[in-house]
Amino acid sequence: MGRNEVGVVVVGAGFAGLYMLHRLRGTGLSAVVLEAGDGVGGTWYWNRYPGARCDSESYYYSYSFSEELQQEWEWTERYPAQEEILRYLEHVADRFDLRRDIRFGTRVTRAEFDDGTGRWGVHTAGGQRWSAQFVVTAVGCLSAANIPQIPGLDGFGGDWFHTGRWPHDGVDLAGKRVGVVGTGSTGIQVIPVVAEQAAHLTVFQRTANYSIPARNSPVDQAFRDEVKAGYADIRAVQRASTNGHPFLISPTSALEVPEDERRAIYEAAWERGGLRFRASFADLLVDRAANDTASEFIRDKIRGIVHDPATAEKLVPLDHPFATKRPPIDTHYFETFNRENVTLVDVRATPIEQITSTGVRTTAGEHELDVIVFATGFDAMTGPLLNIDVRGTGGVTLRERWAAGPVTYLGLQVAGFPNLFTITGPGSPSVLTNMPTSIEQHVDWITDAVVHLREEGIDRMEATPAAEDAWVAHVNEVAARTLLPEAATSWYLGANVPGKPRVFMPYAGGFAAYARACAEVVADGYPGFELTSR
Ligand code: NA7
Repeated sequence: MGRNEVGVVVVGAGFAGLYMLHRLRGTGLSAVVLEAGDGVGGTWYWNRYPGARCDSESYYYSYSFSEELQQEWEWTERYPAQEEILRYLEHVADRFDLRRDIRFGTRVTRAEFDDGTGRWGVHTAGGQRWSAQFVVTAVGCLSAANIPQIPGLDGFGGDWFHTGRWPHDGVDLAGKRVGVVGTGSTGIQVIPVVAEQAAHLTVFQRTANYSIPARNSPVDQAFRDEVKAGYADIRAVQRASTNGHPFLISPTSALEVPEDERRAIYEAAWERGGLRFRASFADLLVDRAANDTASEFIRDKIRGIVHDPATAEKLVPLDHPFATKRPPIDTHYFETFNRENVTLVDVRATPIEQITSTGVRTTAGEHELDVIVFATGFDAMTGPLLNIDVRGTGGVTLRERWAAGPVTYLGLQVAGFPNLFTITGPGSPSVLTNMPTSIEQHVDWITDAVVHLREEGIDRMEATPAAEDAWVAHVNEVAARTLLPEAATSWYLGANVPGKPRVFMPYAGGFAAYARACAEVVADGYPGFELTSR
């Protein structure tokens, strides 16, 4: 093969791309990873905002594929901070000698399938062209920054930043008047830290959010030893679970237990902290009355923490049930609104009209600011893929295929795009799970598929339109059995990005059920895929 001709182009060198490259070694296929950033890490390379931290616990927000790796790495905190995850991924890149096949500073702009040769042409912003039999996207689900189109931003006299594109040398906020727009998981992490640094912080909230205390703390050697001795069981529970976490959802209905007992269960979960709160009862995401008990518990907590009753009422979420948007976890988020230097602005009641040269003007007046932080999230799941001009058979673009919302088979392939695999694509459960668990499953599945094709002398694999239709119908049907589509402002639905089709994108049937469905496809000889040789 010539220069720039490979078996596989992998796009992205985060958790997914690194493991994909590792697995491709030994398959006989040559591979290159094209990465826009100047280093590995993906999400954890870009999201360097103050307070950036994972909401999964460190001991399981990690790869399971190498026993040596999981035994040798020492996590220092219950929830890993951005720097620590980045260090871990850099370690993985070095330990498995991955860097030699990664091209950094290389942004993929276009990928087109050539019907004649049966190969993909992959083009980069720097004018390179790669030719590959397979393309695997490892571009992340939350990597295309959503920066609101607010009139006047260009004329703002201060500095502004999106949290997902934070400057690598940091931003000095000391003595500054700072505005944070957005109160999702990111806003809820950044707000308490900025409040401590800034002279004054103004929080612009559109949708009030439920949040559970994280209860972060250092981890000691005894905990690390216990985890390392128990990894086989921990990983087994993760793979058998709904969300890829090493705990199972309680089998008990919230409505089955007496009120005092239910309250005690919520109190214990609140004290323990973290995403496990969501697993307190079996039916929190499927039964509105059950969910109400959790939603009401958290609303009471907010009212108890926030001193000023008017501010507390603005912070109490009323417009969606708990956990129908991705629930954040926090370190002193609600407490932050008791500080003298913090103001909460409800931009649903008084919308932002304009950014002026000196600040943000809402319908209720102007807030003077030196710095604006947009914690406004991402064009989730589809954005990173559609930012690449992907063209399949007959020159049809992915943008055309997905004009009414994304369609996939198993979240892994799109009909009309042969030999293109999408790690954590829409229609997969990834964003509802602990990401590395889903990523490992997707990468293993894709690796098995390409090995199968090689062994069988097949050179083209493509989802059939019928299999895609059936999977999309199944994804919709599963979502409709839950309360998840009820959150009208959720990024799961694409509702955070103006003009984006409203389609519930993730597979909500749980990680274990999804992995089983994928394994059955393999065991049955890849039904739903057309496998052809030239
Ligand atoms: P999210 O969860 O999408 O949160 C973004 C926040 O920004 C949310 O509160 C939005 O309000 C708000 N937002 C977005 N656009 C605007 C405009 N134009 N005006 C005012 N407020 C706005 O993103 P995150 O980065 O916090 O978290 C993403 C995921 O990362 C998270 O779910 C975890 O999986 C990890 P809205 O709720 O849309 O009314």
